Amino acid sequence: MKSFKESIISKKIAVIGAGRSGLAAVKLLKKLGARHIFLSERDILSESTKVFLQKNGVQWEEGGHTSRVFNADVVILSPGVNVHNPFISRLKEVSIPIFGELELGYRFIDGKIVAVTGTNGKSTVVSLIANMLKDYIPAGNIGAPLSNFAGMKKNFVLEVSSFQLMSIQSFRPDIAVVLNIDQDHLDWHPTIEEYIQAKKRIYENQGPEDILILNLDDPITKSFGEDARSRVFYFSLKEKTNAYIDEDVLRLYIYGRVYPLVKVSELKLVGVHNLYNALASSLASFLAGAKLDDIKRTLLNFSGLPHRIEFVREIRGVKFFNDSKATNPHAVIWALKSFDTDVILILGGKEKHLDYSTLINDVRKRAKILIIFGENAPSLEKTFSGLVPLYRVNSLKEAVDKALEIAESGDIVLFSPGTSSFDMFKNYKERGERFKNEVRRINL
Ligand code: UMA
Repeated sequence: MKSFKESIISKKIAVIGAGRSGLAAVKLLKKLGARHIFLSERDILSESTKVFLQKNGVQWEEGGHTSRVFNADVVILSPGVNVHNPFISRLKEVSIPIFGELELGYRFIDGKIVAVTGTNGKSTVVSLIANMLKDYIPAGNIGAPLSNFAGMKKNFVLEVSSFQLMSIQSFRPDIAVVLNIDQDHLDWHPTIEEYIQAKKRIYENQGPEDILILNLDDPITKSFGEDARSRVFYFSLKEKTNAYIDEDVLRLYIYGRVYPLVKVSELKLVGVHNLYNALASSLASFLAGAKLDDIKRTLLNFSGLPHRIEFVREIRGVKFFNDSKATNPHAVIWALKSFDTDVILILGGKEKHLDYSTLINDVRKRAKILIIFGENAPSLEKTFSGLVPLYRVNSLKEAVDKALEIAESGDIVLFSPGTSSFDMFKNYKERGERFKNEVRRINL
């Protein structure tokens, strides 16, 4: 029998949508050796996309989806493409097989998958799990299409949207997590029932060897446990179940044993919703094999607030964090202490005449390389030269480029400037956004 790869590359393939997912699908198909790829985009394509398509011998249309798509043997959808679109319905009527970019990427992944869905909290939980499970890459709806990682022998923690779940076929996570279900995306799904059904698809291909994690306090997700073939585990703030809180301590209860984690008061995350997120991620990570110490450390250190040790993206095994809120050396120490792996530290900004020698111990212990920029770069250079390799650059963009150039898989790139932003930016928020944009713009 032909493998999926053999059968797909010999086909005429149409990809719908030229966003992140569509372009990732095209790249993967090219890598696999597919020769007949056609990209169809509703809007006008950017010049850079056209250059990319031309270079790769990919045919395209823009400004709408036409009958040219009907020449395809198989159609791959971007998540944002509504399956209720009459155009997609016509494709179904003529029995052209259709599936989504997530399904395509999934077919070429060789590793464990923890998949997280729900109406709220997905990104936070994916980020928490990626911190607890050191060797899992965060991907999917969080911003990195799974197709980008095809062929790599890696484990993934995926954020999965209802859009993506609408167009899966064989997608089967080892561990599926459903956080909560509330009204959402009713501009896309005609009814809340369809939205719920889409969410349910996260476990439709699971068997008894797989795990499904559900919120026991949410009547909808609770009901998912009734028809699941998977082993079901629950988290709750109201009942003592597999993950719960008792006497102010987050606890896991697995196969007859209780594992106390941390006190609620010790969590950096705030709000009841984050207690659910903390319980769900601890349970999923523990069941996926995380060490209790890594779970606890993450719970103690993880702060979901923007610009505070905020996970931005992982690129080739290098995790980028935005800590623009660190406007003094003490905050940098705190940020450095959050990581137990090699850190490439980006430092610098307004000259506030602060004493950075208080940072020396932690830089020596935890920072592998320093990248400095901004008004106070000369004084930083004086303090740190000779301590660790140090690069001086002229802008945040150059700092990100340099970090990417020198980082190795497993490293952390931490933008924790340790001073105010006003030499180059309006405030720390603008600075953090700029950093995140620089990281996100990097094309793999
Ligand atoms: N397009 C068409 N025809 C259509 C609809 C769209 O050609 O009928 C084109 C658009 O003009 C655009 C492209 O398709 O050029 C956009 O595709 P897309 O909307 O699928 O977006 P991507 O850039 O591929 O990003 C998608 C997710 N977007 C959506 O689901 C809307 C991203 O989630 C995700 O990070 C990315 O894949 C990588 O997996 C974003 C999102 O908003 C964050 N998700 C929703 C949410 O979280 O609420 C679900």
